[in-house]
Amino acid sequence: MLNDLTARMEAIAKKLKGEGKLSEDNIKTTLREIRRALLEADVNFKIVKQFVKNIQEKAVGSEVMKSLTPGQQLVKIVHQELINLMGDKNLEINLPNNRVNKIMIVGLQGSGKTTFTSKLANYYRKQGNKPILAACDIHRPAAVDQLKTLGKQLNIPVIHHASNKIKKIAADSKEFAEQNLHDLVIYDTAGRLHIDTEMMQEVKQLKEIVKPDYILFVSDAMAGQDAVNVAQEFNAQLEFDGVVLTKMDGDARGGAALSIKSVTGKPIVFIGVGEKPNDIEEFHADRMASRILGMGDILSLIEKAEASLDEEKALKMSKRLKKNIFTLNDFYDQLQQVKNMGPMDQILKMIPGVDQKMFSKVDLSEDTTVEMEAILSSMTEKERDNPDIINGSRRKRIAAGSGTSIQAVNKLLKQFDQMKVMIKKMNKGMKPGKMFGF
Ligand SMILES: Nc1nc2c(ncn2[C@@H]2O[C@H](COP(=O)(O)OP(=O)(O)O)[C@@H](O)[C@H]2O)c(=O)[nH]1
Ligand SMILES: [Mg+2]
Repeated sequence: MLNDLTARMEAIAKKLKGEGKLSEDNIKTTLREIRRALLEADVNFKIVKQFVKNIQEKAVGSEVMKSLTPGQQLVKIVHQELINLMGDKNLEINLPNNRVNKIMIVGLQGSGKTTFTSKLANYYRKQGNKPILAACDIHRPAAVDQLKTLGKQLNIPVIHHASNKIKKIAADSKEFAEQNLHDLVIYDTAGRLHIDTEMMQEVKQLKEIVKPDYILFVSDAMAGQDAVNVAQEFNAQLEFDGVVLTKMDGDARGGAALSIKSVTGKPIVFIGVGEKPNDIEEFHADRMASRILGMGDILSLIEKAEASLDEEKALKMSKRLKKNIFTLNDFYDQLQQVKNMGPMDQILKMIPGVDQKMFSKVDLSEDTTVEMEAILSSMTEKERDNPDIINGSRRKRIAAGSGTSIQAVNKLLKQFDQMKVMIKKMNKGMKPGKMFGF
């Protein structure tokens, strides 16, 4: 998904994250690289200009946070700007079960409307709705057949009519939904290869007849900036509520994804990631921004860490560590603090100053973390303070108490020993991680 853009932005971010200091010069270079990456992704140049300007202003004005390196902080600013660009708020689609909700799907021919119509029905059925599909693309018989086939595959009724009058199909759909207690009608509509007045008139007429709760505009992500002009025109005529970007699984450059929200003011709600009924994803600007910068959800982990860690405790910990004091109690404390933030191995990756290589030998996946916590909580305070006293019979008791095995207890003690060695090494060589004090 957006592979080229992602590769370039990822490279920029990676370089930055390593920077302990930022000079005016390397900020300038970074901004130039970002600018080029976006232009090559076919993002509208005005949007790019504003984007770079925003970053520059924020980078200059912001205070450097203690827990992030300046490079990481700049990445964070870029990340936030990407979020603002793609949509800082989402469209909330509410489809209560006690009424017939109506969603109209519009867009150019070939953009993926019919495919998306069936994907959306499938999606909402999983959420507890009972959808039907209305075949309002009346100009091409093949279009009706396509929807009928998709409906049959999913076992979702498709309403169509031989007269091919949209008024009739709309009325039939309403009646069918009411009589059979369906709470959602999704209208597939006709598109053309280009905007044309006749098509617009027809969709506008359908809007007036149906009075949809939501209109979603479907756009082919591969179409780049062109798509943005089409979106603008559809929005001017129909005032749609949200955007669907299809074919995001292809090699779309990203122009549409990054420009459409700021040009139309309407958020991207869903993306299509394939031709199958399940190839639909909710769009989240923050996740997409993280994806583009190649950092998974690490940024949100940073935020969580900042919100949940007790700075004073961390400072105390750091002082203890500097003196090479690290007991199982300390370990337990750390585990407690980070346990709600996600897998430890991921958290460790984002801590400034932590040498990843040192931790590569320690298994810190989520499962192990849960097990570790169970074992640690089955020890007495005294045992955690002085692990040397944990002899065979104590190991047996701890294993039984934590519902694990003696091997698991042994493993934890061994890992703890390894950690102590690492800490000693770190104290000799580099500074320990600021936040967790490891
Ligand atoms: N790879 C991929 N293909 C898609 C996606 N959505 C639609 N398509 C394909 O795009 C083509 C046009 O889709 P269709 O739904 O008929 O577009 P419509 O003319 O707007 O109704 C079809 O071959 C679909 O299988 C998607 O998200 N990913
Ligand atoms: Mg179609």
